[in-house]
Amino acid sequence: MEKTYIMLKPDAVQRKFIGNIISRIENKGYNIKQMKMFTLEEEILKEHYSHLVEKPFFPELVEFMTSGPVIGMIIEGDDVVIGMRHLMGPTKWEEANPGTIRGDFANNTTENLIHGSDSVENAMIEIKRFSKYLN
Ligand code: IDP
Ligand code: MG
Repeated sequence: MEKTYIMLKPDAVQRKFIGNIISRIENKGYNIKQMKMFTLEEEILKEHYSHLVEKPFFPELVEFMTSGPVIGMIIEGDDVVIGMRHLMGPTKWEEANPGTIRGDFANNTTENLIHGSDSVENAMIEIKRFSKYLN
């Protein structure tokens, strides 16, 4: 069955939304295969967000993503990659509809609570990338 890599970002932990977000994932019927709390370092973020390293907001993104623990998860289900992206809502917080995680809770585009792989191919890469933290 399809798998995706999900990460609850430091704001989700700090603002006490992890139970709410995990409930949404469970209510959708997806299976949580692995889950662990850990703290990220700049090195892995440069890899994970390599498409954003040149952006002016990258230093702010690293500061945010290393500001506290995250919760990494492997989630399994039918078409779970696209399904989780729908549960999350779009990247830009002003475009995220109510009923989505970002639409309900995000305060800006950087602090948007949750990461989810954007393709099946990237899901496999990300699960591998974060396996040392998840095990
Ligand atoms: P995604 O998380 O929806 O896949 P990406 O474009 O991969 O979006 O960006 C990764 C993360 O970088 C976003 O979730 C958000 O935290 C941050 N980010 C992306 N674009 C912006 C922006 O324009 N301003 C500030 N932060 C951004
Ligand atoms: Mg992305």
